[in-house]
Amino acid sequence: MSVERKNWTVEQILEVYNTPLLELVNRGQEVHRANNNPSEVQVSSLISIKTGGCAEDCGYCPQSVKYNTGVEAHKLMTVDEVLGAADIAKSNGASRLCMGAAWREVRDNSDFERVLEMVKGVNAKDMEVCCTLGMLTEEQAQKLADAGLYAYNHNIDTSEDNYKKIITTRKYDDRLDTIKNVQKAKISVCSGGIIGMGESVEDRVKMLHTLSSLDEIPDSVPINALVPVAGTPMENQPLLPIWDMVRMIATTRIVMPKAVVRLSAGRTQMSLEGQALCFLAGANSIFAGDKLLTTPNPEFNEDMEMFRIFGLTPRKAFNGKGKLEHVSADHHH
Ligand code: SAM
Ligand code: DTB
Ligand code: SF4
Repeated sequence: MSVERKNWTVEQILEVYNTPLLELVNRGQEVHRANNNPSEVQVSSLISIKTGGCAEDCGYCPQSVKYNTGVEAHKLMTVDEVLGAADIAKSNGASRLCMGAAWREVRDNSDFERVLEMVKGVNAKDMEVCCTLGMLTEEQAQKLADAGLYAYNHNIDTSEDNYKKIITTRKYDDRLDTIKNVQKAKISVCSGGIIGMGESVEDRVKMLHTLSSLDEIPDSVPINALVPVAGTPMENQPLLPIWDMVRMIATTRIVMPKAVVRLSAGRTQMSLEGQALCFLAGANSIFAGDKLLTTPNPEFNEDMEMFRIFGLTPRKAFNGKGKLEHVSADHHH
């Protein structure tokens, strides 16, 4: 699945980002309406299949072993536990289940075999299965595709320049290589980042430029507001102004018109009015369920009430097209 491209320059994206706020929201909404159904929101549910004890030093992350955040390290969940959680997510209306692991990279061991079983099991429930497991080789990506993986989340998080200040244990190019491996296996790419980490507007814009310049534009772009966690180097970051989130969402929508733009982490700190502006600006996905990976998220019922007030409806799995079409289009040619 590739999406339309216009070869945006950093300067052009910066100009969009700095448009007067209400003009920007209006333009985001226009681009959104021209390319997507504006009343549909894709609802994803997150499950942390392997929590804590991660070897990486990502400065925002509560799951790194380098910081004392109170997150305990757990073993990989069992297949049965994950399939039970998938049933609950599905009955709550989630069309996509994203399984996250606090791994630096996937290793070819029994844990990976177990994840492949989870992917098969969730796929059999007619949900879009997504994983975020850290770095992948081409072969590992292919194994996930063969098991029925629909999407892979791998965020570039910020600009290349800023990346070094936030993570020292891997390089920006490592991220881009994994994204390439995922694309080669014809898995849908989900890649975005975090704002509110102390980065400049240029860093935000450069991140969007990198995403929009990939060989294939990601199908899905999560925009996370930093959840500052005590014990991490970012514990004292000030709360992200909602206006920055609105600007970032609108700019992402305008630069990548057909991508699913996900209003991701940080919603517990946002008012309903603030979130309404994000949907107007072009957001069309959320994570639902009372927990992200380790931090809180709005209660499922609160989000359904929000949808009712706004007149939004959850989008069906595979965009209502049925799984077979996707599988034949993306995995067997
Ligand atoms: N370990 C894998 C990886 O790094 O790709 C997968 C899990 S990792 C937790 C997935 C993403 O969560 C990160 O790339 C980052 O964008 C996001 N994230 C982690 N901690 C966050 C926080 N405190 N606030 C907002 N987003 C966060
Ligand atoms: C993404 O962009 N955001 C999600 C998901 N992809 C894996 C993760 C947010 C994590 C927030 C911090 C936590 O709960 O640990
Ligand atoms: Fe590990 Fe992912 Fe957290 Fe980085 S973001 S510390 S790789 S779990």
